[in-house]
Amino acid sequence: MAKSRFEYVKHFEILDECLRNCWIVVRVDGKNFHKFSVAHNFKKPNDDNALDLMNESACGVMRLFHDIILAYGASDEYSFVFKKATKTYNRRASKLSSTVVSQFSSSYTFHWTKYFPNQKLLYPPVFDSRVVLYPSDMNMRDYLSWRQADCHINNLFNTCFWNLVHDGMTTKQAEASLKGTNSSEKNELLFSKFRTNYNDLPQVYRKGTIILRKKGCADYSKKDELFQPNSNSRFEVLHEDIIGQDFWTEHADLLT
Ligand code: DGT
Ligand code: MG
Ligand code: MG
Repeated sequence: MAKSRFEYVKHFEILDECLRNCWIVVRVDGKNFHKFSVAHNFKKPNDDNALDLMNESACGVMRLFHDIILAYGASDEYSFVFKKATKTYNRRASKLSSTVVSQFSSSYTFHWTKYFPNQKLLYPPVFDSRVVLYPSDMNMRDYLSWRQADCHINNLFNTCFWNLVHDGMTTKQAEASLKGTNSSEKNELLFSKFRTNYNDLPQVYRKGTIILRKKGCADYSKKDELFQPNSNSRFEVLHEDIIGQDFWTEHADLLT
């Protein structure tokens, strides 16, 4: 077929193929979810329905991309780990990143009423996304450890903060009284003032959520995707420690 004289513009496109032999991680994060969570009356510090909606949206992404071996999420963010050798979209970063975040955002909106039947969606939620490459297994594990450590630090702070506010402090006072405190002081505050043992709080708040493909379950066929778009039965949803060795020993197949 004859080419038009405009064809040359194709060559302006930047090739953004991810380096081979690297783990590809795509992380999505809610844009301005501080405002979104207030506008939509999320429970503080953790809203179970909001977390479940995030998890449902992440399963949607994992159904779309069979090469995602693990997803990890907390608060308004989710990270998706593609297997090292993936050939999805010829490893093009922009295609991977944009399709993951597009699927995630539209799922979040699509499933909204299932998790918030009494709360109207007031405006379209927006998520950003980025691609990060990790050349070694340890780098990839450390990335996930970093996200889980962040989940713990934020959750401990938020649990103290909202307990103080619900107890009568203004948000400014609560912030001032927590300034400079370390984790054992925060644990002590929760125990002495609110009779709460931090370690007894639900794991999902303290550890976040890990989604894996169930062992022995074949990948979804095209037919499954068409007729069971909402079935999450092939995924294992965990709220456990991902920092220590135990998780990686139990799921040794993830790194092979
Ligand atoms: P960004 O990401 O720079 O556009 O700004 P934000 O506001 O999304 O900030 P980020 O991502 O650092 O923090 C997540 C916010 O989402 C944080 O303000 C708390 C809110 N959020 C997430 N999950 C929940 C929840 O379950 N309950 C409540 N009350 N807030 C939540
Ligand atoms: Mg955010
Ligand atoms: Mg965030």
